[in-house]
Amino acid sequence: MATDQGKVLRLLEKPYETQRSDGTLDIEFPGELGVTERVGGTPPTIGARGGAQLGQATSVPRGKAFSLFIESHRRAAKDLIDAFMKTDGLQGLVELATRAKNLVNESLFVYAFSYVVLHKKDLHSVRLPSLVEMFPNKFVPQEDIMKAQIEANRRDPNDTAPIVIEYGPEFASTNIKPEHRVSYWREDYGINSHHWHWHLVYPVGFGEAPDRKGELFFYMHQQMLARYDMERLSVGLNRTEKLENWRVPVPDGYFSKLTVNNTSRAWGTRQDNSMLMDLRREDIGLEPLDITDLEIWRSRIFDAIHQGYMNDRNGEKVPLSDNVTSGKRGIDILGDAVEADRRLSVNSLYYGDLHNQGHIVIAFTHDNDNAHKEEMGVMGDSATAMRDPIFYRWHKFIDDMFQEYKLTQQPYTLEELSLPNVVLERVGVLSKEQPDALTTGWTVREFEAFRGLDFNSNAPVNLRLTHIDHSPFDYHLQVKNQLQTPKQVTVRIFLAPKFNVRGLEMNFMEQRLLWAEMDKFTVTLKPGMNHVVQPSKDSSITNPDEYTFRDLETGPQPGTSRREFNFCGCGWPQHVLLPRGTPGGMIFQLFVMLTDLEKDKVDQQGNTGRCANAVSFCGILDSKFPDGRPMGFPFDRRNAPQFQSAAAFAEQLDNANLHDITITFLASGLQK
Ligand code: CUO
Repeated sequence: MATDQGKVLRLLEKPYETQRSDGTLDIEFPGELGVTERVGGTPPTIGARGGAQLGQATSVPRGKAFSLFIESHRRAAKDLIDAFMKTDGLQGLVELATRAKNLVNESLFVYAFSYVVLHKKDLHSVRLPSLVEMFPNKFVPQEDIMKAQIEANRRDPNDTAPIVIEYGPEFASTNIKPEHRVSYWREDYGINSHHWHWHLVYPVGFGEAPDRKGELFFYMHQQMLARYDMERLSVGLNRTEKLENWRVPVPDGYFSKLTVNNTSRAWGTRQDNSMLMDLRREDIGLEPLDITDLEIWRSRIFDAIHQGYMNDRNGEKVPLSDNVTSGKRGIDILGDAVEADRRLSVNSLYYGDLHNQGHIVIAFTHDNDNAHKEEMGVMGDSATAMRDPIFYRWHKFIDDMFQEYKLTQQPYTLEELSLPNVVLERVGVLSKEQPDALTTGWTVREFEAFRGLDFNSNAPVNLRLTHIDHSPFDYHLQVKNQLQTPKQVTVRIFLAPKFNVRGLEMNFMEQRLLWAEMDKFTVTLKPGMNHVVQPSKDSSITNPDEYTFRDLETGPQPGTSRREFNFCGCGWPQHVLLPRGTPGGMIFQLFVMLTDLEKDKVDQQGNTGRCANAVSFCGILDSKFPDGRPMGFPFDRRNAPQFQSAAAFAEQLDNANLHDITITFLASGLQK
């Protein structure tokens, strides 16, 4: 008898395989047409025994790209999710999903089914397997997969040794283009999986709107940019430039070499110096869109930022301010309007759909009007978008809008920043007993590719991915509590490079957007001296390693530790927690600040949240975001005149400390 976990895994395995029905479900079809032919026709419904409808779920054809940035695709996902959520218990869900799997787009199916696994009450103990194993073709070039297929087909059936597909840094490009120096980071499996999961937990346009969704859209993407820029500085590249002028050629092209499906339908590519074009892709359910539309929306949003308010549909002013005691912060309102989430935007007709539509315009630079009948580029899929250098340039533009707003807010006062009677005397890190010296390097991870491939062969095929990693380390804090009673505090740890690309120390404003959150946790300080030790693997932004199908089938069942129990897929990969650094050792600054938990804490109103790993990036499912301060505090605002650098924070605030550490990249590989 298969377990609940086993039944879910079977449905997520081999998404491209068409399975025979066992006839247990009564679904009515409009004739026996293929799915593609049915597009635009009457959607299939479940008949007498089921009563549910699949709505528009089949409107995205199988074998084609599915994009969360396209509204009609989101509607299709919502309809499938609604049908799944209405089923009775696990058995009802499995029956419907088994049939739906043959009917709907493969990526849409996995997205919708994964959403339901996270949200359906009876499935709280079930875990999702790695996206890499479900969709190897979204991580490894088709050429390498094809070689494995040829090998599998000529294999002696008694040979059980796995066929290995190797993939790693510099496999898809050369260093001739400077941007390729960071391709290992952009194409990292964990980073791309995280991004897919994040957009699963924070969908646009459906589900219960999570707490501070707009603000977290801003913050999580801003933090990814900070990390990308740290990586760029590590390899001698300057910081990401925003994609601001949409009327000039884009210098950097991108060729993913990946396929959309299992039958070698390739993602669209972008040549160097391509132009963004007006969009005419009604063929995939898009409304016509001009670059001018994007420009109008941008100027209306900047107008709102500088006026200090947005206008809602009734012409009422909605003030934008982060200093609020009730209702939404300005950054949250702005985030919802920029992403944009039509149900949450104060006025989606007026402020438009800037970020999502930008993804789509960029994804179709090579075939904006379907003249070539080409598929969209990787910017259209949240599982692949971060591979393309333009992702960061587009998001830098989006972040620049948010920062324009943030700079209208008053700098934090001394009172807001300080914590009386608590002195953070020393901070540092320890790795393999070495103080303040951390190491990164290459390591390998294997996945079972045959879980997601449809090779018509039983040969085991493994993916061996070479990726960046680091030796684990601990943060050490020496804190004096001058009170006679215990004191609960929030510990906020950030990391940023000390020098800019020219080798000069940065002032507060130049360094401000490079501060990457490393951890945030609470601790109770006893009166007197305290020594706080926090392991790097417990970071508030990261997940433990992903679960493979095999882990979930045969390993100890998840839930044995708190971190495993809280694993839901969303979370920055642990192996990319540190920037790469340089072979000679690159100097970074560790900034630690303690704040009063009494002022930070949030009333959860009795909610017991799940999926509480990586809270700073992913929140807690069905609960409030657990830190009441604006996300990114204290670096989210400009500095007051007395704080010209992060060092001035540390000098003038007893509750803050700054400390230099080095990160050394071991090109020969990492010894953990
Ligand atoms: Cu995550 Cu643009 O929002 O990709």
